Amino acid sequence: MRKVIRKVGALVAASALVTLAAPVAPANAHGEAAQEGWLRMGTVAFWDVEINGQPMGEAAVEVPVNGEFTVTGTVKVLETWPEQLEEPELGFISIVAPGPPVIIKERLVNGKPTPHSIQIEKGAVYNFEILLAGRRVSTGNGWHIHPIFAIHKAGSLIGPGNYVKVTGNDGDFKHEVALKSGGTIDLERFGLGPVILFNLIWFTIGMAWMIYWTVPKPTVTRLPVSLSVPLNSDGADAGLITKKDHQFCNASMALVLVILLGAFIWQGQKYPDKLPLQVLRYKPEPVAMDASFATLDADISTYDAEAQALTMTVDITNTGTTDAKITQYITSGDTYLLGDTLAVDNDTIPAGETVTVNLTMTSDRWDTERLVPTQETRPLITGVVRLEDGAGNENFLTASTFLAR
Ligand SMILES: [Cu+2]
Repeated sequence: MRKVIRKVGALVAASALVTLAAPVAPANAHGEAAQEGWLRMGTVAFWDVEINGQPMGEAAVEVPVNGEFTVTGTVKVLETWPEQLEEPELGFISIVAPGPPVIIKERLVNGKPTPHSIQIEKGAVYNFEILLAGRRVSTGNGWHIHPIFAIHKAGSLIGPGNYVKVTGNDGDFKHEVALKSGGTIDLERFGLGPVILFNLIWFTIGMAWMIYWTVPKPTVTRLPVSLSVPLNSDGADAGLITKKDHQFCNASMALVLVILLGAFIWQGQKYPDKLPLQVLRYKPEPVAMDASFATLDADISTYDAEAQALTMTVDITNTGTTDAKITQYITSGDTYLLGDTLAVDNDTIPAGETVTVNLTMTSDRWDTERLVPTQETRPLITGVVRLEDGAGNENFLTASTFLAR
């Protein structure tokens, strides 16, 4: 019996080792579907997101290594920000990609260079323009990249994605910056030698320390002995820590201190010009939005699971002087276009009137992105209804309803 158990155990261990050693297939999503639907819908909404001027989610964009491309669009922190989350105060607009296959070269928020986080608030709208460049050559469909709005204490909220194919050779990638002190450096390789060297030094010392205390000594193999040694004793009686070990400890400490001191002096001479860590945070100027010409009162939503169609009922009041037309329904990173995936029973709201509208959005993404909160604690559906008046002005009205069972 023991023999069998031993054999089975060895087999399981061997297969686990093979599985762990085998190369892993690249992940094909970013885990966004794991976030609750109400959280993705009720926090922020992305619209007009484009890559190189084409709407997100269409054809893959192809760039060579070092080739530049842009991601532009608008994101709004919705008024329906859930009270379960902390107030949105600090945000960071960036790009999410599988690893670092692209780099951000420049980022504008509301027209201003924005390398760091911004101070944000509910109801505010941010226009972003991100200049990127290809860094790592892709395989298959390419790298799937999205704009992302990381909000302090709430998490990262993802916008619509698009494939980017990067072609050429990884080795050709350069990330050159001009120095104020003259000359240019390639950030991709700058200082890499010392980084590798110091990692190797500390890794070697760490490994030597670990092996010294575990392999020749009974610290692990005779754990009951080690554990029975009182806390403030070095266990010399049990033959655990000897005088020689104390000498080893002192020598190790001296070695580390000498390396630290030597490296400190070396870096001071090699890199005399230094900058402190800098933080550049600011509150973006509000985006000029078109004057309000409509208000919205949301009623209820229902979901037809078979048709994968979500219907939201809202009352829209046109307070303007020209007829208003519904053009889009936007939720988290998804946009439903009228006549495409959005159907309405009344697409025009005459000036001065209130019209009850049923908006029906049909997409398999309700299911695949787990947006319909039938299984969740907050059965809320939130989105933005996009309207255009006769003069071409646009209003974006946030609509939040319960989901009827
Ligand atoms: Cu993606």
